[in-house]
Amino acid sequence: MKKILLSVAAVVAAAYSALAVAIVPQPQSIDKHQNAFVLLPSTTLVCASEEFAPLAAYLQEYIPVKYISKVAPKRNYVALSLVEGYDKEAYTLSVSRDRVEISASDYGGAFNGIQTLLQLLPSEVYTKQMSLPAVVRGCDVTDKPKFAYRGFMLDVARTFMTKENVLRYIDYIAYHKINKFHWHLTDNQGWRIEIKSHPDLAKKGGFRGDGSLLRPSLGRWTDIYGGYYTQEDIREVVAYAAVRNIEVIPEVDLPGHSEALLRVYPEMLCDYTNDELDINGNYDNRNVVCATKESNYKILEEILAEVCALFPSPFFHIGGDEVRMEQWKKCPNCSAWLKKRGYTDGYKLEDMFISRIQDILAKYGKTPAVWNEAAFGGGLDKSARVHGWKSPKVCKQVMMKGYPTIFMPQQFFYFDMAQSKREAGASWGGCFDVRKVYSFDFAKEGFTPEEVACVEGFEAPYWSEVFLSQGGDKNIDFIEYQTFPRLCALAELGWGKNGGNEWEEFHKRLYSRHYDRMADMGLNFRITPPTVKYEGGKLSIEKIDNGTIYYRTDDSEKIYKYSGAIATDKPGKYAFWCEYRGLKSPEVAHSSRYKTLQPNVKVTSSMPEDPKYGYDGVSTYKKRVMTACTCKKGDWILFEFDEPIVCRQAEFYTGRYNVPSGLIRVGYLEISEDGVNFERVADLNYGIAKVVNPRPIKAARIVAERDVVGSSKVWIGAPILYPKW
Ligand code: TNX
Repeated sequence: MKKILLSVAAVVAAAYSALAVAIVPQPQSIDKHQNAFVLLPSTTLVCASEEFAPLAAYLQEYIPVKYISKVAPKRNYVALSLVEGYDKEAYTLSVSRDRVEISASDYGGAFNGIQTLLQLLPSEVYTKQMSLPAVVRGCDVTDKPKFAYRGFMLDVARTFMTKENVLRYIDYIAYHKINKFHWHLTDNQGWRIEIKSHPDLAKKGGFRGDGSLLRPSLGRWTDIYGGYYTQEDIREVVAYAAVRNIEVIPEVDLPGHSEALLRVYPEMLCDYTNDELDINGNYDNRNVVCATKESNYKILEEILAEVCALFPSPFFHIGGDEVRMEQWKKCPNCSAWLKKRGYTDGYKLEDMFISRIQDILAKYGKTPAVWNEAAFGGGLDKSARVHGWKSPKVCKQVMMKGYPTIFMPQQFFYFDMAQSKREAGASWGGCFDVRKVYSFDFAKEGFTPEEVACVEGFEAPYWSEVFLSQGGDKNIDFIEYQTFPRLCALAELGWGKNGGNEWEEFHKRLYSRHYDRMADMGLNFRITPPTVKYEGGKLSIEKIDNGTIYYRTDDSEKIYKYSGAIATDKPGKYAFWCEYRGLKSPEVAHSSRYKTLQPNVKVTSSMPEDPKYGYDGVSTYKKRVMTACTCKKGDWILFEFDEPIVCRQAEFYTGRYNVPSGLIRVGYLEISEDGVNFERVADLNYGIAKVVNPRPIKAARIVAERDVVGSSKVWIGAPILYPKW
């Protein structure tokens, strides 16, 4: 007995020195005491309320106490108490020597209290294998969220994600008190939900690649790939999320972004012959549902009714973004509809379409949510929830029109964007890391406090076009890397930034405590790279996060631990990174590492050039150029230099940067020293070929080994040539 007491005392002492209370998102108020609760195998979990019973079971997965009781013993218990008088999702958490008590008036409040409790425990709790005794710092927490909607969106249409991976994601976001999961289930590139009355939608629309009905767009087309969720799967996800206080909001993206639906049901297209078929393969690339065909509303009702029945959420996201209006304008019936009413603006027709869908949804008890474009026509019903993605300004505009508005401007919250210039990810919405997400500030964006009070909440999407070229569902690490810790900042914003507005304070909470939690959750989150300074012939490196700095040079495969400034006259030779618990930050280096040669270059090809993006453009080293057609097996692109180029690395690009499209999927790179005899040196990887320490290059040639179907043009980039040291 004495021994146990001693070890408990030791644990308590250790806990006091090590445990700064650093909760993410920061609670509204937290009073620390000079005592602690010690969780033991004999601790009882007390839960008298039926409503909270799933929470007791949930908590038991993390804290290995065996007993659940409806009545509290004298001491040594953790209680979940249903008490009147708390606001929605609000809770108090009280930790004293005798007990831990979480009190709330609703399920969400108690769930939020549990998340705070987990964060007061050693981070090991997230492995579900925490050893006891474990110490909880004595404190009183009073807390509630500022915003009712704290969301995350996952695009499973561009890249399918298995049900298991979706469930894992739900855990990750729940740990951060995110309470909405917006599930982007359909898009041009895939239909991911079983519809029993229209089984082909998922069976055919859920797959793309060679010979399938869908255009094999976004990068991979050497085989058929994709997937969908059965209705059983969907129910499982919804139930799993509900236990974790997460409402799942389905999205069926209409009337644009509907290529998958329209390949399965071409009769839903507008009545005109498409004269812009995707060359090679004759894929019809139209993606807008005809708004004036009465029969379409019948099919849509059959589909939507099934989806409505699967999701208890009162909201149903019906898309409304990026409708390619020219398709309606070419349609005799849609254009006549506009003309008859004296409209030229396609958004007026979108208003009509959305209001028809709204009527359908109303029959099934649902309110529509839409992307901001659907609010542009002026006719959208005021009950519709609008997801503002274009910019903070557009968010404000729709909010001022009276729509409940979710803030998700791309410049702050699109987690598919790369986090720095040389990392993978999209770039059209900017390039930013967690610090920028955290910096979102209503006042800076011109909002008054009264206006802020009307904001419903925040959401961050992960759009998955880029995911595919990073390995897709087999490399779930990539989405995690893109999402965390950026999502921590989103959670903080949604909760109300109770830590104030200080980046340093929030950042410290992250690296001092929360990184350990995320590591134990099993998340592959991004470590911030160190900074590099070169002064007086010395390279000095400073870390930003916790961790150890390593480096390598171009001379060998060896990895070194950084232990002080490095004297060198070739600073660019060194690449540094920071490692923490097995995770690696992106590499950083002195700017001279990225200097490139830009010799005169001439591009020719077996494929004709696009008149607007002619091959000449390559020689500016600023523009990408484009072919006028897709490529066939044997097609080539030739780069010729005036003199043989001596370099330490050469890279040749096809495709749109980052997004895997418009590229030569299967092919290789040949180089030639004399411009006559070529040697094959590398295969294309998602359109890109690299060669290290090549012979002098007089000419380089990319050769396609398969016909490209799936994109109608090939993009060509300027070669990237790194000089010898
Ligand atoms: C824009 S945001 C889209 C998506 C893309 C995303 C890529 C929105 C409503 N539409 O279809 O996936 O950009 O970042």
